Amino acid sequence: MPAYIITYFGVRGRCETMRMLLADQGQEWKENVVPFDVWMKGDLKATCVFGQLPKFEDGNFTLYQSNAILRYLARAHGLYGKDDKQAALIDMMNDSCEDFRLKYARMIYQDYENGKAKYIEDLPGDLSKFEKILSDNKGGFLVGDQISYADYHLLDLLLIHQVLSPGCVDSFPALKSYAERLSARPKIKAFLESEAHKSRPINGNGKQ
Ligand code: 6SG
Repeated sequence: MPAYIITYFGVRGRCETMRMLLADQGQEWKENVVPFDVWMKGDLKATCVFGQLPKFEDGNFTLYQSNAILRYLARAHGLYGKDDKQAALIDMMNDSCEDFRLKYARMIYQDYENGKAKYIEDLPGDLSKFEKILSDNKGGFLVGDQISYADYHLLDLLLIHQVLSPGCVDSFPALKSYAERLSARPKIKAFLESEAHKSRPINGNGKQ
C-alpha cells in the first residue's frame, strides 16, 4: 500500500497540483475520496484540524493545508531549489500562485454568473506577470534551472485557465511553451491522459 494518502473531495481543486507533483516524481498514492454528502454530515470535518480538506497522510504523519503539503513534498523530493535564496524565491512564486488561485476560486464559487466575463477580461494582467518571470529566467522554470513545487502549481493554474478561457495563453509565448513543455514530461503526460485526471471535475460546484 502506498505510504501517501490524499483525503479530499472528488475534484481537482486544491489537490491536482500535488497529484501532478507526485506523478512526475514517480510516487504512488492512495485517493480517499469524500463525497460531499458525507462531508456535510460533519463527522470528518470535526476531526480535521482546521475543519477543511485536503488531509494528507505519509504513514502516521498527518498534514493539512494544501501549500504546506506541497512544501513537505518539495523537501522530500528535491523540488525546493539549490539553496536558501532559491527556496525563498520558490515560496514567493508559490504565494503568487496562491493569490491567483484564490481569485479564481472566488469567481468560480461566489461570482461565476456575474463575474466570469470581467475575470476573463482581466486575465491577461495576471498572466503577464508570470510571462515576464518565465521569459526573464532562461532556466526554463519559475526559479533556476530545475523544476520546483511552484512549477506544478503554475502548471495546474494554466491548465484550468485554458478550460475557463480557451486560448488565454496564446498571446504569451513563454507561458504557452512552458505549459506545453511541462505537460509533455512523460509522467505528467501519462497523468494528464489518465481517466482519474480526466474524469475529475475541476471544481466542487460543477463550474469551470
Ligand atoms: C474546499 O478551502 O472543492 N478546502 C475546502 N471545504 C469544506 O467545510 N487553505 C486551505 C488549503 O489550502 C483551504 C482548504 C479548502 O488546504 S476546496 C473545504 O474543506 C468546508 O470548508 C474547494 C472545493 N469546494 C467544494 C466544496 C466542498 C465543501 C464546500 C465547498 C460541496 C459544495 C458545497 C458543499 C459541499 Fe462544498
